Amino acid sequence: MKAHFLRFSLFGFVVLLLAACSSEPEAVSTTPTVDNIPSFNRDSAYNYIQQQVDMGPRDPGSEGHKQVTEWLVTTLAGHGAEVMKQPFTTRLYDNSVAYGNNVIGSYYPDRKHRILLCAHFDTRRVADYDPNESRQNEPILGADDGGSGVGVLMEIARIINQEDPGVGVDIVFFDIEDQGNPGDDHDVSSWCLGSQHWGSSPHVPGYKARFGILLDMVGHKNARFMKEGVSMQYAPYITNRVWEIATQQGYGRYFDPGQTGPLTDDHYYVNTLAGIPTIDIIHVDPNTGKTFGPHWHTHDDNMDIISKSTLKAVGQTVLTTLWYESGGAF
Ligand code: AHN
Ligand code: ZN
Repeated sequence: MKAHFLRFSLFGFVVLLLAACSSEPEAVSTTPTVDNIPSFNRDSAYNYIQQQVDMGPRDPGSEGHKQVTEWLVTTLAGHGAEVMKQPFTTRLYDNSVAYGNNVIGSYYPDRKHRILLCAHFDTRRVADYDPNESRQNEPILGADDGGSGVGVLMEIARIINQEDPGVGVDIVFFDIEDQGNPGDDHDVSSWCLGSQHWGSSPHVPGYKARFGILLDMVGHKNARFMKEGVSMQYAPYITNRVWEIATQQGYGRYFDPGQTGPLTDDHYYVNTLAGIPTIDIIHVDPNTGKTFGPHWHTHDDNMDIISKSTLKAVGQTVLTTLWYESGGAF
């Protein structure tokens, strides 16, 4: 009886040993795997950008601006979000009055554990970097600058409506980001007027999130995202983790481990005014690491420069980050 038991347990030991060997690659992985991360649909994201560009330029006061504001509200609502429009009045660099609305879509508003995703939706009223001087006073279409961040986040909204990410999510579309002073690069507070408003009075008083991710110019075919200075100052852990996740997913071609200087973008005010650690995924020119590439604030910022592969890289990375966060693998 005793000998039989011994023989049996030895056999069991060998079986266990073999099983352990065959599953070894999984056992040594440093990132716990989270099952059922949904797939980001690049065609859908592209289509959301096309729909915005079809409305024409979307600078404050324009017909396109009115249209896109309503489109954000109805599309988010169609994707099951609780939608809020936050109206505000502000002054542009030339002291003219401008009217805007931040548009917020919330998922699982009762959950305490929340993630903030954001992008600006207005487009620039002037094309001050266009090589053709006679067209510099015309508003741009902003497929990348304005359209792309919204397109990626709208696709994420569509997915969250179908699959529970396990955390509360707020998608904030900022208005009047891109109307900064064309004549004075140092007039930094003339940018990001919608996020300045939201940062000092969020849509929910005392609003907090674990962290935030801002998407800005995430659609260019040669996009390169570097770890940006403000992100690294206020949210270094999140920045490094998102870049790590992107690389793991095979998107290292877009997510450059190099660092670039601080940029005044909406995340600056989310960090400093609302106190939410927030990173910026933003295209910087791989040649200079400083400017945003030759299409920036020109009439070349149209659908021709948008790449579905870039949209997929960014969208899948953000989705994976959300699902890792809720699964405790973040
Ligand atoms: C500045 O040029 C100071 N900030 C750029 C933020 C921006 C403009 N993002 C898109 N357009
Ligand atoms: Zn811009």
